[in-house]
Amino acid sequence: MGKEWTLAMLKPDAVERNLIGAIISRLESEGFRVVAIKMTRLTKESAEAFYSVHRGKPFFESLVRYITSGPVVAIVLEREDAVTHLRSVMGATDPAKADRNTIRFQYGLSIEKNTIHGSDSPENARREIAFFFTEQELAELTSK
Ligand code: IDP
Ligand code: MG
Repeated sequence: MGKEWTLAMLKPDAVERNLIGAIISRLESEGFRVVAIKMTRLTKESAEAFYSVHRGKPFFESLVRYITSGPVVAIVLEREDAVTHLRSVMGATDPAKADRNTIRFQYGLSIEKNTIHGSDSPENARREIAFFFTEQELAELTSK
């Protein structure tokens, strides 16, 4: 397997509790390389677009309110099998059900305030990376 990219997003509960460094440290120790990173605040419209697959679900409006409640940190990560590996290091959506050695078990506050997002497929990784980073930014960061 070659190197792959995925998108992680540190959610407002992580930024609020000063966990940016600890979580990036954990990711680097898992063999991920940080390719690109950006701190930003999502608008209601951009949050609805990012989570559009969840539109209509009972938790959608609360999720949009939460994810726009403070800054997030978007990170492009590179590793072999990056998408699958990030999902496994993150743990289950509900921190109470996540394996012990996962980021969500360690830091997650609730099924909603679960600290970190990770793309769930290579196709969604491409969509989510393009959501936060332009082609030009990525080219500048990766040019030799
Ligand atoms: P994932 O982040 O593990 O991929 P998804 O099902 O894609 O989980 O849900 C996206 C996000 O929506 C979750 O990370 C969490 O913040 C929130 N969420 C998911 N399910 C619930 C729920 O049942 N109640 C409240 N929030 C939820
Ligand atoms: Mg998901």
